[in-house]
Amino acid sequence: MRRPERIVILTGAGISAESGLATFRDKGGLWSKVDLNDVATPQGFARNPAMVHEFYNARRRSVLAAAPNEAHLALARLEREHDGQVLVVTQNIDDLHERAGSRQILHMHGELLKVRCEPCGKAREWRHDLATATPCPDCARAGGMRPHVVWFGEMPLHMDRIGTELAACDLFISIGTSGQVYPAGGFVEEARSHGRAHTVELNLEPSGGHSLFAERILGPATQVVPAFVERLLR
Ligand code: BV8
Repeated sequence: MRRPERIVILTGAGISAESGLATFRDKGGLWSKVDLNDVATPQGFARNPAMVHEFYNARRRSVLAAAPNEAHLALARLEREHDGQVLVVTQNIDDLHERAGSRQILHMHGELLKVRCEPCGKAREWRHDLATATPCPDCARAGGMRPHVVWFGEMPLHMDRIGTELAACDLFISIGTSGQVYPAGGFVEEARSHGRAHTVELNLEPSGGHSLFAERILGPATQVVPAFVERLLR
């Protein structure tokens, strides 16, 4: 592989698994414990906001108690040491990439440590539990605060910028994602369609789209990601 200039890295729940954060579709994953329609859709939130707040409050506490792992740290090293652009596009709503030192990050599914007031639209950092009764610090109205995350049926964030970067990249790396959720699951094809990107999947097991990748490296992220970064930087 010739030296890449522009690297786009898509990450999913698998990169945070070894930090102790649950994935969605693995055995014992989040979607085996609760129905995503109840907790990760606007309709579910409208039906039972208290249940949705509890689901995200529990995950927010886990994120605050977790630490970045060697895979997050390796991506931050790649951004520091690579002579070219490195952009992390993450489906994850945790802040482990930030805490590992990555700077160029797009959270396409939002961020768990931010909340948004529906009535006034203001989003802000938030590290506490959230409840229906929580008043908005800006407009003082209660009942309209929600986690600043993208639910199913809602438009992911930063899609224009992501499309531009996929078209321009010459290396697309997918780490720790099952490729089951769209539009993220289609990014490998989008990167390939521009004819220049080498595509690599680093995952514990083959994802739904594994046959679309030019290269596949199987193993736990804390092992395969640092080794791949070492290879890129050598
Ligand atoms: C959209 C945020 C369009 C909240 C998430 C009907 C109506 C509208 C849309 C649809 C529809 N039907 C289908 C769709 C599309 C839908 C979709 O894809 N559904 C799926 C279920 C089929 N997508 C959407 O709705 C998206 N929006 O399409 O909008 C639109 C157009 C116009 C106008 C309006 C809208 C929005 C999707 C975003 C939903 N929000 N999360 C939250 O986190 O609670 S999705 C959720 O799944 C997370 O973001 C998660 O990141 C994402 C993907 O999961 P993964 O990260 O891949 O995790 P998973 O557990 O699946 O896999 C883990 C992988 O890691 C495994 O492969 C495993 O092997 C590996 N692994 C495990 N351990 C390790 C490891 N790898 C390495 N090392 C390890 N140690």
